[in-house]
Amino acid sequence: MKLLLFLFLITLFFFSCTTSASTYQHPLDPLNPSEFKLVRGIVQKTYEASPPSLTFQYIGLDEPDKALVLSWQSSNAKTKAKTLPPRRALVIARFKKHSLEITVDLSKRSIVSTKVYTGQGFPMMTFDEQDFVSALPFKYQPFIESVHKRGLNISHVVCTTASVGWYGEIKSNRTLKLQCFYTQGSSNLFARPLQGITVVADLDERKIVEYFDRFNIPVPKAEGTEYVATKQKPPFGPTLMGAAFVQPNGPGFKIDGHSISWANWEFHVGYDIRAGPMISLASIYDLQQQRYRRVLYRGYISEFFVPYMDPTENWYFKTFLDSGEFGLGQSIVSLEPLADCPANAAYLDAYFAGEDGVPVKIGNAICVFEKYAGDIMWRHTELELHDEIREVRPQVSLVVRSVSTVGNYDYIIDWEFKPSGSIKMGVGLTGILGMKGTSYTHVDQIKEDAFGTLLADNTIGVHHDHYLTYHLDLDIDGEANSFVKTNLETVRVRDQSSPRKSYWTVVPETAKTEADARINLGLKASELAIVNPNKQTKAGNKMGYRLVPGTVAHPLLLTDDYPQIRGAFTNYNVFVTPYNKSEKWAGGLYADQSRGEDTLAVWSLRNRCIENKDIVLWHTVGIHHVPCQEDYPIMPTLSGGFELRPTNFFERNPVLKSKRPKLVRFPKCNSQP
Ligand SMILES: *[C@@H]1O[C@H](CO)[C@@H](O)[C@H](O)[C@H]1NC(C)=O
Ligand SMILES: *[C@@H]1O[C@H](CO)[C@@H](O)[C@H](O)[C@H]1NC(C)=O
Ligand SMILES: *[C@@H]1O[C@H](CO)[C@@H](O)[C@H](O)[C@H]1NC(C)=O
Ligand SMILES: [Cu+2]
Repeated sequence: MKLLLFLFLITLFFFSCTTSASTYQHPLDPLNPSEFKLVRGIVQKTYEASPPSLTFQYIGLDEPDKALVLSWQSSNAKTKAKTLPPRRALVIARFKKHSLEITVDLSKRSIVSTKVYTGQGFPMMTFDEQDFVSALPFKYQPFIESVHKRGLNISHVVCTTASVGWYGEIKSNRTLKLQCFYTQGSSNLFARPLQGITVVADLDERKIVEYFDRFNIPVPKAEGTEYVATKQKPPFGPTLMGAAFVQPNGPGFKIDGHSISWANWEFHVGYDIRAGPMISLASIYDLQQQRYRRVLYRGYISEFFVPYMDPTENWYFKTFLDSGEFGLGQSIVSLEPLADCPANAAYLDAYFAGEDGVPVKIGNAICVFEKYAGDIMWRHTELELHDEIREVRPQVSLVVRSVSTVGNYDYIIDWEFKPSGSIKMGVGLTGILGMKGTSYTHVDQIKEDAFGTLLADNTIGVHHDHYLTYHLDLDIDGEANSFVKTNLETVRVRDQSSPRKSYWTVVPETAKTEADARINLGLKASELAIVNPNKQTKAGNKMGYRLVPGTVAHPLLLTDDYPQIRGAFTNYNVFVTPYNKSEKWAGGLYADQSRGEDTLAVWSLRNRCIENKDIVLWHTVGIHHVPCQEDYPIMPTLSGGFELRPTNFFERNPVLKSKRPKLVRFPKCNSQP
């Protein structure tokens, strides 16, 4: 009976992986569940290994060469013929304490290449291995004693994982550190650390290799830490009225697989276990030229550096690379309809492979919605004419949203497309601060550096930064682009021609090599644009897109400090590199315990030519975070981001002739027009 069932399952598996493996429509579609199963089968057959000896740390699309994708796209547009480029997957596996890079051809059903990685650093950590080692302390006697010593009930203790970073070690095993918290009386575990305890676990050995319990600081009390609605006590408030954006004629966007079209935009939304959402082939329809024009070949968050500023034993190592170590895509959480996204949102699911290669589904991973927030796209009231003119166009945009919850923090990631041609990248930080236990209960007691803000009794919110580095492969009307810095410079009026003594003017400078394009923003007035030097408007301006920065920060760590060597890709707010398919991850492909040898900062030192070439813009959104009491016990969203805005890309305002959307008048609204 058991054997029969087994055979049945084998048949089912075999069947499922031989039928629907090619159910993708677009060369950049993320791998689907049947493709994951196929990859797993092929790799496991070769390594004849039962799961614990080979673990899948990463499975993702090995994206086809850009030239192939572009020729697919142009042939597709003209002839509707769909000859998709070969479909390949990249597997990064741990096998006998080595990292393997295995490329699998899905149509040939075979391994194309296998490389043993011998450099420094390790692949992304899987959820499975983190879950496994998080449970280890509960069978580990010294830990059990530490919990008892603190008078706590071990049934209410949970442990979470922290990457260990790199601090100059010559040799290192693949380890992580566990941090434990108390959950009795409050859902807010991160507000109640068991300070002083550090458990070091070896991820390949799956065992505890070091243990410290250095001091005994009280666990912050539960009172005032709760954020779950049903557990709150009155008074409640403030009270907010219900609200909705009503679309009586339905949504204005179309989703076909992973391709989205809306208003004058069309683009593709992919997904990767490491990057999260990936926006590709974004093009905008030009009313004058009567065609779609290319803007963004591929955009995604390449790395996310979060260093904490507490150098003491229990905290110094907290210098996270949230993408390369924990996976922003793996950390995506299901969105809650009507709360995370509005009523008019549509949802996409996402799939990644667990460490056994079996696909895991994230339902409602990405939402897509039209946003009308009562803002104005453009307007003018003309008072000078006999009959007053008033022209107003409300601002409606299209948002692609996901939320990645990496431990305590929640990151809201928005890609917002505007009919005016702008793409706005939004980052919202919310969730729970990284907090440490302390003996202090009042600021007056603090005589030495506390490395953070005292938020409540025995609770310090530790200083830290958030740096999100975006990979933006802009292709402005074609691949050959240049990076132009337009400096705004003061000119002194030297003759008597004007009563003025000064004015400013622009001095454009085209970056020749990578060194010319390493920029710290805010130091001088300039506009930064990616232009197509081969395309001009009728008036002769170079067609381009400009970076409108929002939230930028300059790292304050010393450049020779270990975390900053690994995070050197944040040393500048802007980098431009020539396109290179293998330069994808700003913090390195093997970011965990990396030594900064494979970062954007290192690639850029080659100082390659970037003029009139296929180039990639890298921009880092940065926030120095000094926690404050309002961030406790849970943090109201802090928003940042930036915009890519057309600049001489169109002949004139591209939404000049856009008609006003029919906005619904609410029954009780009696304002006079
Ligand atoms: C610890 O907590 C568990 C679960 O709530 C409970 O069953 C147990 O009685 C507690 N132990 C002690 C010693 O209080
Ligand atoms: C790495 O692990 C091996 C085997 O568990 C151990 O013998 C060795 O000391 C470890 N090395 C370091 C640097 O911790
Ligand atoms: C592409 O990038 C990789 C990694 O930085 C590098 O080894 C390779 O030489 C680059 N290729 C070219 C053509 O620059
Ligand atoms: Cu923060």
